Amino acid sequence: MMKSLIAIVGFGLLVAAAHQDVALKDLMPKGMVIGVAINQRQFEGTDSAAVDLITKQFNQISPENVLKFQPTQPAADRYTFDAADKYVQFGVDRHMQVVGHTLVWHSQTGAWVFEGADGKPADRDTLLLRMRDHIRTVVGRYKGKIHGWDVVNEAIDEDGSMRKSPWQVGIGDDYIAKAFEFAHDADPDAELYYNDFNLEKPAKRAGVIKLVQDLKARKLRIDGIGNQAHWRLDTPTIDEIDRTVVELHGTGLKVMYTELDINLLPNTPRGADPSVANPYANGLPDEIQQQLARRYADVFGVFLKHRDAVTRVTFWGLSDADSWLNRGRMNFPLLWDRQRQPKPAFNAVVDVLRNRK
Ligand code: 9MR
Repeated sequence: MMKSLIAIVGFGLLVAAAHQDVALKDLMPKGMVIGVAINQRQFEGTDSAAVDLITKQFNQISPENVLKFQPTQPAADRYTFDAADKYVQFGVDRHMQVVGHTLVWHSQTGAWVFEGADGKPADRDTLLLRMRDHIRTVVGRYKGKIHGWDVVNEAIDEDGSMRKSPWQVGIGDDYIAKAFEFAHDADPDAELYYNDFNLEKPAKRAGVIKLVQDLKARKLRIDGIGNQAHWRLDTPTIDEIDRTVVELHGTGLKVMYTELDINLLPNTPRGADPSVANPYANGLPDEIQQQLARRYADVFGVFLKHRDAVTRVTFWGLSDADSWLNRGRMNFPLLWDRQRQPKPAFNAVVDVLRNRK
């Protein structure tokens, strides 16, 4: 009895250890890279435990913030590339696929970009010149090093119409086509993507599909659709995720899951009771931990089923400690915990990848 108990415990430890030792990048099917969005402490090397984990587990990186408009061009006549250069070099040194995120977005873009003379909004020509200058400079700098760019981010509203972003208001709907044109001119070899969230919602997805079809009709280069995949435990459903990848791939483009995480916290209004807003402040109950593991197993099951369509899966952050989803609360959305130990969700993903048919 005792002996078999020891054997069982020993076997359990062995399985756990085996999982610890395994690298996701070695288990992915051919043609599908696995990546993570990294932050400054990681690409600068100060967070050395994270650097080791990233280097071991992943073959692709995305920049969580450092390549956005504001950090790379804080003023009209000033570009700042110190941090961005380090990010790119981090990936180049490790032979990783380096992604650029993001050239044209309504957020993290200095107010000066949209301002004209006399405090009026900038006119179309001014905005197009600024957009072209930014794209030429940033994409041109990393030509041959950055594999693919999120050219435009989050341009479609929930109802499928064009988001009234300052770019759209100032230039018109063709600002997106212009951005793709400028990006292709700056690096003809780089892959170009359109990136957005909530693509499992039919109206929004229809708007995105219409947009990419319009870009293709204009004979512009576009290689892929980035589905951000900021998901929850129960939503979207596996059926919705499945249907979405099929429809997106129906455009003839590659599909990438570009910002994957599973939010475990409720959507509560500001000032909500902490026990409701921050239910796992003292740790995640085992039951939820197991639900998270099953959820990750299920979504990786869909990715594998559609391996003909899906070329990349990128987590939006390395460990629970790094996630943007904390924002003053305790969230647990990723595969590694705050001590950078693999969670049951990591083991579940490993099992799905190992057992793929
Ligand atoms: O994770 C990023 C966070 O650190 C920034 O504060 C935030 C600013 O808007 O952007 C986050 O990343 C976003 C990404 O660039 C685009 N899709 C949504 C991501 C999460 O907000």
